[in-house]
Amino acid sequence: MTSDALSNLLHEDRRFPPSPEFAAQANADASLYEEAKADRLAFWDKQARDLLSWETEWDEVLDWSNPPFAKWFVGGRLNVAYNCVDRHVEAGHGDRVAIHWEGEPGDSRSLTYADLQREVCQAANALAALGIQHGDRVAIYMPMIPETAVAMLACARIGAIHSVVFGGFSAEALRSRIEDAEAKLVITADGGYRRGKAAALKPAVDEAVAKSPSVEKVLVVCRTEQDVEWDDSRDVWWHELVGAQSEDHTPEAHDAEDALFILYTSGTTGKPKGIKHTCGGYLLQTAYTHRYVFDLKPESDVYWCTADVGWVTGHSYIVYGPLANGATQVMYEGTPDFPEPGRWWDVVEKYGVTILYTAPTAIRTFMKQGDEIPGRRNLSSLRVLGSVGEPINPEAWIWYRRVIGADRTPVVDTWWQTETGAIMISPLPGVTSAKPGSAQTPLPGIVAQVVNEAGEEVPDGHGGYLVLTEPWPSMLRTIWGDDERFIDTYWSRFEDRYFAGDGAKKDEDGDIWLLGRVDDVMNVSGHRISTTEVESALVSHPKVAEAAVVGASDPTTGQGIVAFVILRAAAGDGGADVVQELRNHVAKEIGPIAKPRQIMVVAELPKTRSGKIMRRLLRDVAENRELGDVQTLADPTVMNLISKGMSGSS
Ligand code: 6R9
Repeated sequence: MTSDALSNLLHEDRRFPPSPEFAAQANADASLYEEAKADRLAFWDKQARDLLSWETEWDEVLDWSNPPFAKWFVGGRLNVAYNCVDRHVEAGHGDRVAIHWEGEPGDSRSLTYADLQREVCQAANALAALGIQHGDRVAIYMPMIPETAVAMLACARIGAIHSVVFGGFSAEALRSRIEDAEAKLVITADGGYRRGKAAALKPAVDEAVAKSPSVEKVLVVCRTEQDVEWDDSRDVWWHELVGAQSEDHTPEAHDAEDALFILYTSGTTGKPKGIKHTCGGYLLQTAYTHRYVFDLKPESDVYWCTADVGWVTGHSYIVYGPLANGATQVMYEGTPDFPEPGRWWDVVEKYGVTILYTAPTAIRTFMKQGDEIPGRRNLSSLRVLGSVGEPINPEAWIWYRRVIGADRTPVVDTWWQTETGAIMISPLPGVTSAKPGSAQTPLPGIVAQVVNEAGEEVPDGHGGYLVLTEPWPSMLRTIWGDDERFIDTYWSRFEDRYFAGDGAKKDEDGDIWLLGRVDDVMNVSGHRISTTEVESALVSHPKVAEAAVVGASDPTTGQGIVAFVILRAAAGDGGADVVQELRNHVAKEIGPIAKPRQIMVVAELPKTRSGKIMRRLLRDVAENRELGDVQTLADPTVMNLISKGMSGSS
């Protein structure tokens, strides 16, 4: 972030206080903050009783005797799937729609809570029939179809640990995640629809599983009816196996601290981290935040989170939070602009969506397309708008509220991470006077600070690093199989505090502004990708000798991936062909989301005398800025060559 942009932030003086009508009906009021402040653990204890159904009560709310390894609701037992499905049916809401699913080609399906209960029970029985037991890992590699949620809930029901791998990831990315978690089963589909085409998933699974000795079976949903390779000894059709199972399944309660899932996210090294979440605390905080941050009224709201289930936002705010709260929601399979740019707004109109939760990158794309496209649809059902994934610039925030929210709806900018499991910093609609561009204050029950290098809290009006100073229920418990890395990554930089990896600033009112990652993690359209991961993919290509990757700010995607590569002598001088070949290679190694926006073939990379690549300078080049200090470079003339090459490229 440039210093200009920073000082702009300080001068944001637009305020959007809640309307009296909204405040009067809101789930939250200011007393939540007071209650949590008076006694944080008593506050969580009360929320856990109010929002979830437990089979056995806990003896202790939090055991923090061995930090940073937290235990929440010690001794408590519950079944996550029962909480998300069965109890709503038991309470008489079996006919309420849980999921209005909209396929990209225009097909649709609505599942009530009673339907969901039947399908989850059948799927749980199917998992058991395949020999899956409590504690086993199941990889889920799926398009956005209801069976994805059903598969996750079926795992939760029997205590198997799911590891959902985003369907846009490559066979290699899937393989490495299967291997790390030693998954026994992969649940997938033949494919899914994207941009009007049936994209395939099964071939990537075949490729990954061929190299994954832990996998015994592959369970395949038929979504597109495209041809698939079939291994009779290993592959099983979902409709044949799941469809044949009994619709009854008695859920057993699991320990609050039993693992619910692993979700891999990019870190500063090339190896993704398996973030481990557990049943009790995770479900509580997702339900709590979903209820208060979105002001959910389960009887009347139609909620829509546009994320993919493959990311944490989909886990927490498509599957667990909304279903725990008995919400009615929309799930959409495809891209925002198919068959035309107004598709999302058609979905809002068709289902009467009242709460919309999406990412700044989508908002900026719509903003570029103009007001007319949403203007032609009836969006008057909307009453709360949410944003997540990256900082939302004030202009996009204002546009979102004005054009999508008719200048009437609250906008909540929600900060959180895969690791935090649920929303941590956000305004509360009906309570907070909103400030465009700022996530503002930690939610009741959460304690955050902005600190300087030395770990001291900065005064208002200053910037630094975001840390969380107290454990929270949905915190990650560890990195799968690597407690040391868990400690090193999050708990070592500042003593006794969780370091989020984000820069932040407190304004004169003490409100928090998130400023983006301070490590080597890029944020491209809200997706976390590490520079090292892309560098490793590039140097795995035989023509590449060396590579350096930076995230350059991009008006639409937040950041764009810009790579600088040195080719091997035998590869010739580069040219358009090799650049295209390398971009495709990265897409194949990691997934299309990691495809560099731009690749620059260079003769040298800027290095310090100790051999460290100075990414800061490459970022200056990629963002067309004047170069910063080049004094520490081993060879300061290198940058002239690189800058010259860059201005000549398109
Ligand atoms: C939920 C999610 C986490 C990183 C996080 C931060 C960025 C997320 C944000 C935000 C500013 C917000 N981030 N929400 N930055 N304002 N409202 O996105 O999880 O994929 O793990 O990414 O995303 O940099 O550290 P995840």
